[in-house]
Amino acid sequence: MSNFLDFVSKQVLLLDGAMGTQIQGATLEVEKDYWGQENCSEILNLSRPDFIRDVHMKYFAAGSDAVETNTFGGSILTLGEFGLEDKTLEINRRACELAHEAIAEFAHDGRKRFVVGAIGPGTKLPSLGHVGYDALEESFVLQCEGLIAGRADCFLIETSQDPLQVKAAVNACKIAMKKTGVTLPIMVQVTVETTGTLLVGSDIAAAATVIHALGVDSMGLNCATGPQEMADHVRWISSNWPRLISVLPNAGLPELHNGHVHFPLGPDEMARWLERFLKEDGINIIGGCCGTNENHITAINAMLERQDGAKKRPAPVARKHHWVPSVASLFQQVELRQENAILAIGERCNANGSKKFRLAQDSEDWDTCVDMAKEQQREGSHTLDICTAFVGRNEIHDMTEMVSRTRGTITAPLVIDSTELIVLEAALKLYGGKAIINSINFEDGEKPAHQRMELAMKYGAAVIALTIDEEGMAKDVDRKLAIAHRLHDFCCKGYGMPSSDLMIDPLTFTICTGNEDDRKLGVWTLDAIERIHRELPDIQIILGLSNISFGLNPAARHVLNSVYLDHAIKRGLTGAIIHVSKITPLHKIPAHEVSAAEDLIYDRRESEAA
Ligand code: THG
Repeated sequence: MSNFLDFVSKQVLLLDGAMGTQIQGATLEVEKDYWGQENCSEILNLSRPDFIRDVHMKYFAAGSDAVETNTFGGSILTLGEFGLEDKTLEINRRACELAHEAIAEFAHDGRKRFVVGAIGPGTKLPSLGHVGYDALEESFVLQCEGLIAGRADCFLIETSQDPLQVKAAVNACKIAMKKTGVTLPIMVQVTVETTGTLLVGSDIAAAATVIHALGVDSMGLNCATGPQEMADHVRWISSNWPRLISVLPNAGLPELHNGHVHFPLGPDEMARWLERFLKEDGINIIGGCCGTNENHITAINAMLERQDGAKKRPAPVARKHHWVPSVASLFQQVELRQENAILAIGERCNANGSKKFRLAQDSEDWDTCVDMAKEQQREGSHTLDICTAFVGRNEIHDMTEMVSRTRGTITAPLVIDSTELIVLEAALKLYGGKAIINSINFEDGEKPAHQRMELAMKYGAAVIALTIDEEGMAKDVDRKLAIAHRLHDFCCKGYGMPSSDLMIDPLTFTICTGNEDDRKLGVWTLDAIERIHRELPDIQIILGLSNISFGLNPAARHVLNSVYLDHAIKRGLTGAIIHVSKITPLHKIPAHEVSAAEDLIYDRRESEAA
């Protein structure tokens, strides 16, 4: 384990106060200190190393265990706004060195101190289309390499306003670590505005769902508000998030005093709030954001030293938390296991599943396509399957249209349905939520499945996995079960994906062909659901329901689909790709119709004749 994680797992860590507050309080000259670029604080790492080092020393003197490097705007894109993109590596490396030099000044007391590599969001929001995913990720990679070169002890992706930006930054950290062979902890902090969401509209649960799927070490909050406004969100993280937690509030909500921004919370009030979070919410890392200075840190340090006796950091307070396996749109979290219901995946935004969608897509009538998504959401679909595979059209182009047009309006998480790797990746690069990839299988061996799992882990997605292998689609129960186990080993043991994010689809075939060989396919799938559910209780089990009734008239399909779904749910099905408004509860279907459907499903011919 890294020194940093080792420290934080045993004791509360005190971070520093704001860098900006210190810079604003100083008299710095635009030409001499900022090289003519006022607003670019990162220049000070090169132009005024003495000043930045002094700020770090002030915070260490006040009791900080760690300081954040002066690299908030240190990505290629953000430095590029000042024509400084060529200095990205140098600025980030130098910033870390300055923090280490400050630590060296305190070496005599033998205390452990850390350098936290700060990564701000930049000025562009990918979910709003200000910047593309690839450019953003690349822009952070060099910053991360600089932070590694300067021997940062961890990455802190902070003041995050858009979960898609977090994905780019986290992946940049991972790329830089791979390039350099250095492994560091990754921490993420989001910024919840007074509206109760991130700037792009994500609530705390949506943000946490996305961040959790990226496999980072810590999640927290900083900026935008004071501790009071953060309290509900801190409570949510405390009772849900399974890993480390950080909280760095502003010194209250900013007020304007004669044209000057003023932060109202004094050191003692701030320390009291953080003490409450420590005791009630069991958080691990505290500090301050805008408006906090060394006096706040002094007060917080004194508060910490009161807890467990002089000069000792208290251990984090134990907390009860329960992580609920979920997916998310940009806006909200949707639980993969619905209470007393299945996860309804709307089937209609599919070129092959709806004539209306196909026609609208073919005439690029995207408004109609998006309206179909909205309608399914209104009808109760929890998530929406999106498939734009249509002969003669460009699938990437059409998927890009659909994801770009739904990501900011549809609150149901998306299920990206494509056999093409490049289409899946194009969609995931656009999506700030936690999507579901539909699907993987072993039809062509393991390589395509590996490629799709790599996407799922990189972009943080759940996965639908079909029971198909090199020998083809599994029809009988034993093969479905064997492939389900192989998929589970492959995804969960092989990639560390949580079992709850794996959604096995044991395949639905039409039982209405009249072929003797097809009559048992429905009941075999039901039996397979039961056995998979018994042997792999934590995974999800889903079906593309409507396939069961291909070939029947619409009224009969409606009944057969509803009856089959009911039976599948009783066997352990947790989700289904369906047309929600065409599913009827069994008690509302005439009994003789239900029993005719059951005869078909269970291949009972005697009663058919009767
Ligand atoms: N498993 C997984 N994904 C899947 C499937 C599956 N994706 C596609 C498909 N199968 C599930 N989706 C649909 C969507 C529509 C229909 C069937 C399956 C359907 N549509 C009507 C028809 O074609 O007659 C409606 C036509 C219309 O409205 O024009 O039946 O199994 N993982």
